[in-house]
Amino acid sequence: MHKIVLITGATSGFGEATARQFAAAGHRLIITGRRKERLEALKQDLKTDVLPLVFDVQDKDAVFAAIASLPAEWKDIDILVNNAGLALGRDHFNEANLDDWETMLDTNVKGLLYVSKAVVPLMIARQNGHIINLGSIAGKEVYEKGNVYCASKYAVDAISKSIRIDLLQHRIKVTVIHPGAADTEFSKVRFKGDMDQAQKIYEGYTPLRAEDVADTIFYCANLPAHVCINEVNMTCLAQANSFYYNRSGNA
Ligand code: NDP
Ligand code: 8X3
Repeated sequence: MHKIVLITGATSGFGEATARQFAAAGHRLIITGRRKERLEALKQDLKTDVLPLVFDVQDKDAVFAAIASLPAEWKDIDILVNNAGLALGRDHFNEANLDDWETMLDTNVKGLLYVSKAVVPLMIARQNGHIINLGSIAGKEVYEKGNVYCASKYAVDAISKSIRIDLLQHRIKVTVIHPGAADTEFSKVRFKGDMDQAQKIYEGYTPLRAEDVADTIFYCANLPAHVCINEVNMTCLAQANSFYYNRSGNA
């Protein structure tokens, strides 16, 4: 049966790959992000019913207005993929930029909360739904210079566990996916366009691709109604955890 899937941060990386994966299976998609032109281009590319919604997840009023504005035929959201997020900077605590911290917390934590709070009533009304959150290996183990990005992803982990409990009686599944290093626009954003620094992150090994994460999201979303994968920790072959990488070139 075809479902309605709302994906935040569909203009790039995991979100875009997830949109392509669900579209290929014929599902109906609400794709969101701030870059309107990318959403329009993606809509043109996808051979399914697509509704682009442009909003910044940090803007509480814009989030609630966007969900409230959904036409009746788009309100029955079956799956919410809370993917929009970012890291900004990689600095020791004492040197890090306060504005970067605010943006990470406002996007990765508060943005995810706003979108979930706006969508959950629609799921409760139907006693059906699946929320899939993008955490990170950074939300399982802190690493040097990861401070507030790690904290934001620890929060995603805690929020996922907590929502799963609170929505238990409403038959809503909650899954959190914790990927390790993946080659998307993530590092370009983190290092503010410094491509030398961004590319160094992936030197000497094959990182996860956006499609690997999209495949995992798709798998979790397509299990029998009584099955919920609560949490997935996934890395490329060359990464053991937040600290240990095999950069020898053989993985
Ligand atoms: P990308 O930079 O490729 O994509 C990030 C997406 O988030 C974009 O579509 C962007 O859209 C959207 N986004 C960012 N800020 C906002 C905002 N304020 N409002 C709305 N949308 C926003 O990164 P990834 O695909 O790699 O990252 C996706 C998620 O996965 C993030 O939560 C990230 O923390 C997490 N993650 C990434 C890993 C990696 O190594 N790549 C590993 C583990 C987790 P736009 O700019 O158009 O608004
Ligand atoms: C992104 C992965 O290791 O850069 O969440 O924090 S890492």
